[in-house]
Amino acid sequence: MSRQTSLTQYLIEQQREHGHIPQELRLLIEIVARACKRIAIAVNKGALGDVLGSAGSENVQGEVQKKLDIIANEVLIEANEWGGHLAAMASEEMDGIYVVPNRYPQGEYLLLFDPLDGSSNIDVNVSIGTIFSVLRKVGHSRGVSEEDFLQPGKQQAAAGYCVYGPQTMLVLTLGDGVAVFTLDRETGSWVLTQDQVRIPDDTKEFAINMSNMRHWAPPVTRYIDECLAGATGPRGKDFNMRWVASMVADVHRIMTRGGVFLYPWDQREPDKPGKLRLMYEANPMAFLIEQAGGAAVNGGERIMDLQPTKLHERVAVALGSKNEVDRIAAYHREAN
Ligand code: AHM
Ligand code: MG
Repeated sequence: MSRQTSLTQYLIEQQREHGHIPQELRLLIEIVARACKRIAIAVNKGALGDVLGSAGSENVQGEVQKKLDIIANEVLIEANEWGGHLAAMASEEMDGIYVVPNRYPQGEYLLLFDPLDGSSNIDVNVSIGTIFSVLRKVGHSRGVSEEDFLQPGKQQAAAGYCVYGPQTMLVLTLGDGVAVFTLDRETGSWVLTQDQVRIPDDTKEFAINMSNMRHWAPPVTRYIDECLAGATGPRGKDFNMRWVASMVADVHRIMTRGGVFLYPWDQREPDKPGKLRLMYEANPMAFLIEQAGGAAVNGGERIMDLQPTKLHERVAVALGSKNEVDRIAAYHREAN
């Protein structure tokens, strides 16, 4: 039997080969991965663990919170607050930042997460996930504030997601390619199952919520119309469509076989750039996608170049196979 590489081993080897992964970052990733294991256990229990349904509360964005949204948020906070590697955390499910309490040592990293992405799929037993992003606290000011989090995505030290699907998988980048780990439920360990993931530059598959079509901006309508025109249209090929409505699952499919994912601006809420959140969803996914050879834009601009102005900022997203995303970006630039 070939020797398996665990997450711990992978991280130690990365540390040895590329001295740029500090001990604290390694600890942080291990703790996030352990928290994801606990979330996976809760997800798997479903009705037996009384974790399904609504919690009867709303988050800062006015969305109804599910019980699992809150459980996953608490698991991530409890797991990460005492290790000494973090200064503060921010979550899609909390109004403000969570500063590591005084009773614990403070580290130099900032952790951001969407504890349970794809909430609408929890109760129907469809794949959901956790998305996380790691930033360094820059500057030497004492204390930590929301301002410290407002860094463009290109400054991320690490990013990843865990998908709770037929298999539980952790997909991770430390800025040197993308590695995939599968949870071995019998031993409880994360086993490296793919390294240096590459997304094909071309694809025949797109993912978008088509029910919003009448609300899109012209460049998005143009792109999708051309895909739908099929082999006899301007693209000269037939396209297939997939939409799980869990970003983690849709992105994971793209990581596995290519494709393009869009959640564009729409005219129902003209002042909101999009539905997805820049800091908890778009930036970490953009980092992973770029590290796997793909691209990620908000329309005409690279997502990871955007300067955030607030923690819960929203953004339009188009990401995946490079040539498709470049085409979408060109259509947006032509329209301006
Ligand atoms: P959530 O973080 O509240 O779960 O919302 C984000 C999710 C994404 O996972 C997914 O791509 C999108 O919302 C689905 O939106 P829609 O319900 O419009 O299809
Ligand atoms: Mg989400």
